[in-house]
Amino acid sequence: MTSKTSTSTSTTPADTQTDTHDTRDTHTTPAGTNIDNLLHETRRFAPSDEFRATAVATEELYERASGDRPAFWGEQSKTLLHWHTPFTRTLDWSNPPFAKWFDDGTLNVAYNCLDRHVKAGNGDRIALNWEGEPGDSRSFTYSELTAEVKKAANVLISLGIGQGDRVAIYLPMIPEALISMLAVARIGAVHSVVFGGFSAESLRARIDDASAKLVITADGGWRKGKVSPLKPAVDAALALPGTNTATGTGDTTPGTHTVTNVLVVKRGNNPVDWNPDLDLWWHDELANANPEHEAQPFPAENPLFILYTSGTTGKPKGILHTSGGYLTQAAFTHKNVFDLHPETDVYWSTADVGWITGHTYVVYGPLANGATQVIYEGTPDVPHPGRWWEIIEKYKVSILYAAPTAIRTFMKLGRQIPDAFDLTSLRLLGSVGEPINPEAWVWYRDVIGGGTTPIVDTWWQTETGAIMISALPGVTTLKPGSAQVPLPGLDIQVLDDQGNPVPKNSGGLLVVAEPWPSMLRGIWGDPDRFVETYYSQFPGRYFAGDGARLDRDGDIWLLGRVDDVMNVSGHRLSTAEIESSLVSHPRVAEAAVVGASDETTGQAVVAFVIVRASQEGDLVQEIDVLSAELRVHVATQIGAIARPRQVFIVAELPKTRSGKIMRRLLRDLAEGREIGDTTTLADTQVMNIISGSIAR
Ligand code: 6R9
Repeated sequence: MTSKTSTSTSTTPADTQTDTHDTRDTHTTPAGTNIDNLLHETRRFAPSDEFRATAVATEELYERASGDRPAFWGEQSKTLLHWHTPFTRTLDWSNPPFAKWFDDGTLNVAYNCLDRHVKAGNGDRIALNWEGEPGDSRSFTYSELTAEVKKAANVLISLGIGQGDRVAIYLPMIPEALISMLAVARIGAVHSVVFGGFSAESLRARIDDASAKLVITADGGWRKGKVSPLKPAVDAALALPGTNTATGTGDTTPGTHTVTNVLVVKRGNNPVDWNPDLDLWWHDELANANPEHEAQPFPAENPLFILYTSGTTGKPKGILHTSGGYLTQAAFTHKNVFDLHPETDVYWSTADVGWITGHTYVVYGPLANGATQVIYEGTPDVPHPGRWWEIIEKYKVSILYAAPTAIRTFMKLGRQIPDAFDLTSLRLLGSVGEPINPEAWVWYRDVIGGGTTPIVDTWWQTETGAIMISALPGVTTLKPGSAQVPLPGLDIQVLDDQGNPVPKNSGGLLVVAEPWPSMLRGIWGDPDRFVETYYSQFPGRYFAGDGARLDRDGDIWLLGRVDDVMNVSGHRLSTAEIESSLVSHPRVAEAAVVGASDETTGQAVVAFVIVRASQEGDLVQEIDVLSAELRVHVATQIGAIARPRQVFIVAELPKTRSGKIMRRLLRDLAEGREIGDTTTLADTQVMNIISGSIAR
């Protein structure tokens, strides 16, 4: 039972410093039109004296970073990492946009995440507390994790994997996922983690694009109360005709591929087909492996991983990250943004390793910093809807990093579920993946954080490798709904269409104006697409594809992907603003809006909303009343221009496994088109459910 006192979402927490100014200001969109700004959020949360007293990050970081940025990163890198050969150069930007960081230094990424903590006397510290969905659990100290990774590295070598070779990892959230990634890194090879939920076709396309030599998978993993098979998808993927035309073999004969072995972890105990020419059991190979393995140094720019991210058009992009710069920014951000005290904190990022958040904030950042962390295999509602809170209580989690979509789902279910658990160990909360609307932010702090924890809303991307925009807890006075400030050492700007910085109180396009250590080094096998996608809009500067707005203080508010921006009668409206308005209505738990073509206005706003559980009652009769009420609500908050043409009350929204709403599919629905490609949805049935609820 919780002993924490929580304030309700409608009252202002005691330590709030409410800004008395009316911040309802006008913002100029990139198109130059003016709309009333919705984000007139005035609640402010200054760091408490107690938090400030022990905070890792201080104001001084900004000062130190304000001069020579590459020199600042060089200093951080030397402090945070072990370099086998120290670098003498920081940034080489002689061939933009292809950056090199610390490129005459050598290091071993896995050594930095494992052996050095053992050598420093922290071998007995827990690295990993793993919780399986059915309730089984395993823990690894830093010594134990190092020993496993050494054996796995020797297995990879025995299978002919060496520096630069690509290894596809298609695993559930089990310790072997982390062990595999670290073993690949340890021998200087390159991993490509593919979400366990992706289809055989998606897996095959990724295997082919990277010409992977080895696939590491499991028989199956636990999801939603049952074993979800994985190995059959690998078998099916390898039996498909190849997709490789640009790189690799170029051979498209069915069953012809670059894979020489499939290493299979036993997890689900489900029956699997066995191909003796390719397949090997992980446990057999590890049992026979040499336990000794000395980590060799590799150049700072040695490729570390490829991670595929879907573009709006065309095939997924294989985002390439390298070693020294990536690990520097992963460690720096994990330590400073999450206020990590590795001796005492228990950190939990709920992200799957198939997402960039799982790479940087489950594997590399926390382990480079010697943190103790929790990972969980399954879904948040199995076997009961309080599962996450039970895990926090069990392991006394102090830092929680989750996505707004999860927070809104918990809001929808009601606070009585988390209230039944002791969450008093939590002292910091993080958010990632989407804009977090102020209502969800305040609920997160009040209900999960006991009304006291700072929340860091962290903006970044697969491409940026690590957090770029975030408050620093202990320094920044927090504003619900805003990611706020670029981290020290970064030059982030909001530009108009012509490439000029916009003034405060205006909106534009989010750009990173200078190279940063964990930036992508390219798109695997396609340098032209790299330049074209990110560096053609504003040459020399990285275009993130997101719209953003500067408020009166110069703080940054993210407005969603510019591809999702709607144009209604010549006014550009952001999805984030209208969705945030809908969610601020007491009956709405989640909302997604899209622009659908409209004869009169060019595009019209169409909204899809999920209502809160406690309010569902005799909803069917009320749907029309509620839709009308929500249309008025948006018109009142933002302006008539943003009033949705239609509001559909739905049971689900289509989301990727990292929780992002796939608005493209909703647009298909709103415009009465056939639904497009749904292969990256977390739940492929969801579009049928939504079509069903619209037809009601
Ligand atoms: C880490 C991650 C990147 C896109 C990004 C933006 C959105 C992520 C956000 C956010 C507003 C935040 N995004 N964090 N929007 N506030 N705190 O999510 O990487 O999966 O590559 O997605 O996610 O639109 O451009 P990735």
